Amino acid sequence: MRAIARRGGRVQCFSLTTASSNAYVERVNIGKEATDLILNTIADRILRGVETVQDGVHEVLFEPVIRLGVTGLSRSGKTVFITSLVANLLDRGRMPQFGPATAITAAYLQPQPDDTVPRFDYEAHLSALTSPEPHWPESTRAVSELRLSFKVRPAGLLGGLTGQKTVHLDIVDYPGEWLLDLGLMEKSYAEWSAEALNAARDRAEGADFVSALEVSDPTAKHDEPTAKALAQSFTAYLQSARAAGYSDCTPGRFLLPGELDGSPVLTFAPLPEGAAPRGSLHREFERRFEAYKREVVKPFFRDHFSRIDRQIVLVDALGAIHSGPKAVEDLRRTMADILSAFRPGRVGRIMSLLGQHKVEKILFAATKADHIHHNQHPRLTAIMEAMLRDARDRADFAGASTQAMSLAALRATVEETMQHEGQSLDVVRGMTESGKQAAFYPGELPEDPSHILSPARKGAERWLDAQYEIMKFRPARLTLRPGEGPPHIRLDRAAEFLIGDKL
Ligand SMILES: Nc1nc2c(ncn2[C@@H]2O[C@H](COP(=O)(O)OP(=O)(O)OP(=O)(O)O)[C@@H](O)[C@H]2O)c(=O)[nH]1
Ligand SMILES: [Mg+2]
Repeated sequence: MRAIARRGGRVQCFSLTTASSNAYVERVNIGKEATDLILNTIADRILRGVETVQDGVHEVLFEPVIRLGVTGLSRSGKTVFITSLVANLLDRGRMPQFGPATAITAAYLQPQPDDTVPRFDYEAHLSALTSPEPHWPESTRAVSELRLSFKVRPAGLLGGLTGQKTVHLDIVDYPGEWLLDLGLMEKSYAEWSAEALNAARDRAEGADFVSALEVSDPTAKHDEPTAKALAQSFTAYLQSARAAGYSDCTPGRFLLPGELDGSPVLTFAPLPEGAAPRGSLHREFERRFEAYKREVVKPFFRDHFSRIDRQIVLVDALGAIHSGPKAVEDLRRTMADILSAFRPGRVGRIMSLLGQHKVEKILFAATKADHIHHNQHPRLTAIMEAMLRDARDRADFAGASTQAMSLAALRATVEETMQHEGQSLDVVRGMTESGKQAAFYPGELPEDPSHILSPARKGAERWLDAQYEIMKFRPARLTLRPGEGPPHIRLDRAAEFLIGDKL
């Protein structure tokens, strides 16, 4: 791909850098873990008391609640997506493809139902995007939630007679890094160690950690400074692997520790299989790995993931393509793993007997599509679809309906056609990070997705005949007319797929 900047009518080519790739993994625990989890859930529900039950009954009967999960790895665009979605659901002037838009008579923000979950800071994020000096919102680090409520005029003949109904949309933003951890629930320490060590040996970023392991003795008596040094070295490796575009970097809390930073539950690392005498480093790491699953992963799964009705997974596919074939293959693999959470199976059956929510719809969205001209969007979507193919068959089998889409939650560019060396070029134009207007020719994504996916599967180091680069744009300064939300690409179709049938 080539980048072209136009200053004062002159056209220049230059090279650009971009964000790294993203991908997602989630899995459901099967077996004893699942049974424990379900028993915990029953106990929790009983303890929540009669008041909650009454609230629940009231909501189910009179005011339906849709719980929409929004996830993606860090920098995939979750915060911008939720902010723009909410703004565009409050002011629906730019939502022509969102069916219920005309039936909604009022939309308003309300206090959320979960008192212990931080509120999604909608106002702060919106003001970042729409201020006179617009900028992207700050990175967010934990789960957060927002309730948007609608008054809807029911459709059909009885519409006028039955009056308006109220529907609540609870949007839950959670890091994809945490979702990656669900895969750990079904692994033993030995299995996880073997996989994590293979990956570390295979990646240049793992070299320091692998040499740190070579000089340590897992059978020696556990002492905390050694444990800490190994955990730090492993964390540093995960961070650099993540920065290099790898998606499969568990445990997720090692990347986003939050309030758990420095606690024993995050002070372990994978160790080679071998003797593990009582009191040894190996034994202690194994114990901490189990504690991590029990104290960190399971509560997240129980309190957030298992209550979601609809899910959107945001994917920076353009970022992955830019990072290269290895990042794309990593993305494809981890996306396939995500959907294993929705496989029919023991957990699914028991959960549904308990009245647990089943995720009915999952949207995989390639974000930041405003980086490329709209004539490239079908190709980007085709790449997403091809990546999802295996996984999707399984999920459809489980009854969840899935779709792939390319969107931009906040359109930061406009499209133009320019003449360059006698050729017509479809470009996107926007404000670069350095504050200069630039037009950018993103070249051509291949029509056939296999031109991206085959080299990725074969483990190619770089793309043979093309270079895919993208540019980082600042959000554009906005002048919004009354009734209009921020400009976007296909946010209305995403909303239609995710919640259109429920309003
Ligand atoms: N051009 C463009 N860039 C976007 C869009 N959405 C997100 N971005 C870019 O992606 C970056 C990350 O977006 P966020 O919404 O903060 O991503 P996030 O997933 O919430 O990131 P964390 O909070 O760090 O996990 C932004 O700072 C922008 O640079 C979009 O619709 N268009
Ligand atoms: Mg965020």
